[in-house]
Amino acid sequence: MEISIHANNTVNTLTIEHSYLTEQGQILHGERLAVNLPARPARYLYSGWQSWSFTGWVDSDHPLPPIRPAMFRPQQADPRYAHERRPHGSWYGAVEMPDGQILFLGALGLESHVLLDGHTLQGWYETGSGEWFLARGEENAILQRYATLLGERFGQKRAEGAPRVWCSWYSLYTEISEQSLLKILTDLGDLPFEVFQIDDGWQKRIGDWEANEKFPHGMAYLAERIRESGRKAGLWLAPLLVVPSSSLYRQHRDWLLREERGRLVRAGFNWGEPLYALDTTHPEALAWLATLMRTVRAWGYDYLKLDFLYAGALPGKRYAPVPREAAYRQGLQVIREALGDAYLLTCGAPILPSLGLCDAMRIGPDVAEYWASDRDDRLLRNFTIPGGRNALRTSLHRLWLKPLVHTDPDVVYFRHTLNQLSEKQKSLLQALAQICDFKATSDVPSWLTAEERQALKEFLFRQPAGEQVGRYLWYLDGHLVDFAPHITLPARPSPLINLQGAILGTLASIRPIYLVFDWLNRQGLKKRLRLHPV
Ligand code: 9PG
Repeated sequence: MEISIHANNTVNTLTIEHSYLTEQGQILHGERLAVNLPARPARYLYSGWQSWSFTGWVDSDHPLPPIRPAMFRPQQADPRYAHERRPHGSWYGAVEMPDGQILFLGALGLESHVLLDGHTLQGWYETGSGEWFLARGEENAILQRYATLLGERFGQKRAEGAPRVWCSWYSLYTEISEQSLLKILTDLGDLPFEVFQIDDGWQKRIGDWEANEKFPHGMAYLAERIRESGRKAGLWLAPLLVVPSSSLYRQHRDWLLREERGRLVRAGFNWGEPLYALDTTHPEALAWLATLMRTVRAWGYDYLKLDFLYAGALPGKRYAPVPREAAYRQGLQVIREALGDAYLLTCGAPILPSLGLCDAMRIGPDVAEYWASDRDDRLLRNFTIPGGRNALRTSLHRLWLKPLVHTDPDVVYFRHTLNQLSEKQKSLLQALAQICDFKATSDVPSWLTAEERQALKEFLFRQPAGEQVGRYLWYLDGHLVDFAPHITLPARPSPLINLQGAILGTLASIRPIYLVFDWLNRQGLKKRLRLHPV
C-alpha cells in the first residue's frame, strides 16, 4: 500500500507494507493525505457532519445522492460538500477490505474531510495541516482507539451517568403551553425522571428567547414548579439561529454570518422562515450569548438542550478570521462557561467540534411516531429525515463516541396513542436507548395504558448492562437483539422513481408549496391533539 502525504506543497510519499498498519494505527501529519488501496473497496463508512447527518456503511459503487430537497442542505449535511457525489464524510472515513477488516483514516483536528476517489482514500484539512490517524483492523477496536485519541485532544464527558428525561417534543411538538405541561408534570407522578425538559414552542421567536403568550407566568415560574416536583428543569433553545421575523434580526443584522460577497449565509429553512446564523466570532454576539445562558440559568433551568448548533460552523466570512469549526467551538466554549455546572445536551451539533464542551450529544436524526416512509426512502432517498429507522441506523454507527460524551439516540415510545410504530420497532428503539445509556421519552402519561406505564417504569429502572456480541448484535437482559436486518439501506429506486423523487425535491424547495404542506401538517397535528388531550 502506498501513502502519499502532501504538507505545505511539499509532497512526501511513504510506501508502507500492508502489515505495518495495525489497529493501534499510525499518527501522521499533513495537509493532504492519500492512501492508494490495493483494490476498489466494496463499502465506505460515511461520517455525517452533525447530529442528524447520515452516518453508516454504503455500497461504494452506489454513493448517496446530494440531499433533497435542496432547501434543507444547510440543516442536514455539511453544505460545503453538498454536491459531492463520491463517498465522503466529515473528519473520518473508512473502507471495508475483502477480509472484513477496515482501513480507517481519521483526522484528529477540525475542518477536515475524507473521500473515496476510485482506489484512493483521501483526507484533507480545509485550512493548514494537521494530525491524522491511519489504522487497519477490526472496526470497533479502531474506533475505540480513535475515540481515545480524540479524548486526549478535545476532552471527555463528566463522570456521572446521564439523567432520565421527559421531553415535550415528540408528543406535543410546538403545541405546548404552561397549562398542558403542568398537567403532564403532575401526571408523571412516581415515574423516575430526573429532568422535565420543555422543548421548542415556549419562545416568542427564534432569536427572541422570551416566554410567549402560552406561558403567561413566564419561564422562571414553570422552572420553579418543575423543581418543586423534585425534578430538574430542562429547556430547549437554538441560540445560534436567527429568523427574519425576530427583533434580534432587526436590531443586530451585523452579528449574522455572511458570505464573502456580503449576503447572509443560509442556515436552512424551518418554522416557515429562512434561517440565519450568528457569527460566533463577533464579540457582541458572544456577549449576548453568554447573557442569554446566564438568564436561563437564573430562571432555574439546569439542563439545556441547545439545538441547530451547526449554524455556528457554516462556511462564511466571519468578524474574526477564524476557521469555521474553530469559530463554532469558541462560541460553544463561551456558552459552556456561562452555563456553569448545568447539564448541556448539544443537538444538530457538528460532532468533533462539540467534544469536551458538552455533557451529551444527539447522535442521530429525530425519531418519529413512524418507522420510515416511502417518500423519504425511495423518492427523496434522504436518510436524515425524522423516522425511527433513520434514527436507529445513524445512532448505531456513532456508539463509539460513548467514552467521550453521553450519547443521546433520541426518545423511546411506549404509548400506542398517536403512534404507528409496531411493538418490535418500539422495542428496537428501547434497546438502542439502553445500549446508549441515555433514556428519554415524550409519552404523555394520560396516553398510556396501565401496562404501558408499567413497562416505561421498568425500562427507566433497568440497568445499562448489555454486551455487544456482533457487529450489530447485542446480548441485552437475557436475549439477543439483532439490529442488522433493520438498518440496511432501502434498495435503490428505478430511474423512473428517481426522476419522480427529483421532481418532488424541486417542488418541495419552492417556498409557497412547502408552506402549504407545512400548514396542513400543523393543522393535522392540532386536530390529533384535540382528539387526544393531555
Ligand atoms: C424542535 C426540534 C426538537 C428535535 C431536534 C430538532 O427542519 N429540519 O431539518 C429539522 C431537523 C430536526 C429538527 C427540527 C427540524 O428537530 O432534533 O429533538 O428539539 O428540533 O424544533
